[in-house]
Amino acid sequence: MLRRLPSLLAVATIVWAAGHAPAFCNEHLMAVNEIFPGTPADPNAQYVMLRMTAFNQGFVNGSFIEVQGPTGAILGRFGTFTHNMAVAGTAGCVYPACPAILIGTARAQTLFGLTLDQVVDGEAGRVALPLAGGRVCFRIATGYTDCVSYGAYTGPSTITPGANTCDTDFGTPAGALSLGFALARRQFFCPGKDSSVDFRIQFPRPVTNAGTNANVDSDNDTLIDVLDCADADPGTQYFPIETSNLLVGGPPTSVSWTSQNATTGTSTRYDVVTGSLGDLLASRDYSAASCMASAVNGSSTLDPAPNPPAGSGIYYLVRAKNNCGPGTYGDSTLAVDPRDALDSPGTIPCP
Ligand SMILES: [Ca+2]
Ligand SMILES: [Ca+2]
Repeated sequence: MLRRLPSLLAVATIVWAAGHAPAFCNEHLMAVNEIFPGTPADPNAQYVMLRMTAFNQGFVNGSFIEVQGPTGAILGRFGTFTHNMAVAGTAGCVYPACPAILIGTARAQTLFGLTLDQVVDGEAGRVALPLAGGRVCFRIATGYTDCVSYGAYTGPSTITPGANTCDTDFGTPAGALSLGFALARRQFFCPGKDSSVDFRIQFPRPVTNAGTNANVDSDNDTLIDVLDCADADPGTQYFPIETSNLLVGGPPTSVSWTSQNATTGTSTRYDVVTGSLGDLLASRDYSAASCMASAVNGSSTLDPAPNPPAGSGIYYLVRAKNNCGPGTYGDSTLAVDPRDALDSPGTIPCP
């Protein structure tokens, strides 16, 4: 009997190892849950959130997030897992009730005040999430488990090899990524996937493998408190960002820009300053600028002034402001930016 004891112990050890090692490929029932490209103020605060679609899928050590560019070419890895996850979920769980896995940058960790399950800074071959278009996939040793394509992605809609029995055709790309917003899964259906249907653009809601998060939204404007610049004002979300796509049209002369209300809230208003190109050329600053329109509620306004004489011209600059404060008329690479005077409370043309 004494001689049998060591072999019984050996058998017990083998059984334990089989149950706890990734020999059963317990990471293949996984979905991409959210991808987040950072905020306007912090574009390096990026994360990818995965979510198990079944119990016990935490053996992700060595698996990685692949990033493909607009044509489907592999750009690199967003990040690679260097360890397994501690939380496996509840037996019989189904998406979205199974545990999440949060992988991202140290900046994202700081921004959300969360301990990410995997911080990717410094990993070899790492690339950021491309904003305009691409495809992001969770890859394991045996192939691809799940992907999402978005924006101006024109590469193949399929992947090979698939690492599970789910649909390997991801259909039409979802909308483009936008700073401040996440591309978030709204449904998971293993036999039929379509990025444009399965995902939507919304404010981020990251959750770690342990279920911890900072997703309190005190004013229910869908932007969580850690990102919201006014936690008791549902009409105000992110702090104003630089306006974009400034255009002049007419007659009558109109100035228009892209609304940022979806990012900064319905309290956002826009100031328009103007001046002559002759003044700008002579002074090389904006000291002669005047306020053309203050606190415009919309994305365009008319210039009531007559056209400038032939051979001369006028310029326009626009900035956004909301209940958190004013944004900026913009910045150049000059060490002392001439537009700083426009943004300075002492010399600001528009009240
Ligand atoms: Ca909020
Ligand atoms: Ca708010």
